[in-house]
Amino acid sequence: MKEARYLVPGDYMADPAVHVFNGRLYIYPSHDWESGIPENDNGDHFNMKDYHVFSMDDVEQGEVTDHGVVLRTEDIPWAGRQLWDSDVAFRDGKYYMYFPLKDRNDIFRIGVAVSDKPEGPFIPQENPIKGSYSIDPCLWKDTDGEYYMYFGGLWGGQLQRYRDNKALECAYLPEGDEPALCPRVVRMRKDMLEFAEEPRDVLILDENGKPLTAGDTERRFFEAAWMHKYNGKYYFTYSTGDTHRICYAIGDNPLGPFIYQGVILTPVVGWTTHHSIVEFRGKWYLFHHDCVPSEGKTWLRSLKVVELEYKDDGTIRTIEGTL
Ligand code: FUB
Repeated sequence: MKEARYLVPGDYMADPAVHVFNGRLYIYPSHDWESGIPENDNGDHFNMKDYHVFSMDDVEQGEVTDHGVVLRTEDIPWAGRQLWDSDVAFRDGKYYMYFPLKDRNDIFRIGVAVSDKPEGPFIPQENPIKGSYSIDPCLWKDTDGEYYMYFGGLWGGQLQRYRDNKALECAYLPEGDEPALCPRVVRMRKDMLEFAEEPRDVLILDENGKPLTAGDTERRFFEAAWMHKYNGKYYFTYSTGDTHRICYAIGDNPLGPFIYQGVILTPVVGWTTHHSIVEFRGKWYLFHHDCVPSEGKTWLRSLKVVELEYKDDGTIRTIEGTL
């Protein structure tokens, strides 16, 4: 598959989390719409209010099935606004959808909704996960059966409002040579409804073993965490936000540290870039989004997929965002 493929030409979908369940690919995207809210650095224009689920059994040409609306803000008891990037995990016969949403005080929390089927519908819990904050949950089942959640996002994602898992009186975004803010990782409780422990920082180190600095905006983490494993190594992938790259860092275990390696996807048309990486029928794919079909409107993004290639040494061939 040399050319990228748009997956849902009839609607605006973004932030794809993709998993193989029961031999089929399931896509869990954010659902963009024209809400009329002016664009700003806080991301208020991303005012999404529901999720759809899509599935397919052939990435390159197969039909994409829309399973319809599976969760809406109006069904979530603690909802304020803005359903951002979600993810889904399967454990012991149930599917758990994790979603960031602002509560009524305009603070992002992460909620859970449960279903018996990968295509939903998902029934939300009464309250957000205790101790959760910020955005972009990504669930990873490790080879030993433990589940981890990675999360976090800067600016509108509110990560700069927290230190040691506590809310700061004043948000603090490090600058220059200060260490960059870290994404977080936390082990999930067996019932998948709460954290099993306090979230920890995910360290991303440079080639000399030093944490990436806040001023290193072309490499440091901004949002959109994703995890996959290739040839026994853990690949932590993420967006650099205001420099618009998808990058990767490799580690020996799910908690890190991870050593920065390079760029997977160069900037796409649009401000945000967000992805997932999945193996299906012997090939690896990068799912992501851009704003080409909406002619650059950053709040109206479209889902894409393109094949991802590893070199023999385990590094990833960079993909041009404009492909
Ligand atoms: O879709 C809203 C936000 O934009 C996501 O949560 C971020 O990762 C960025 O893609």
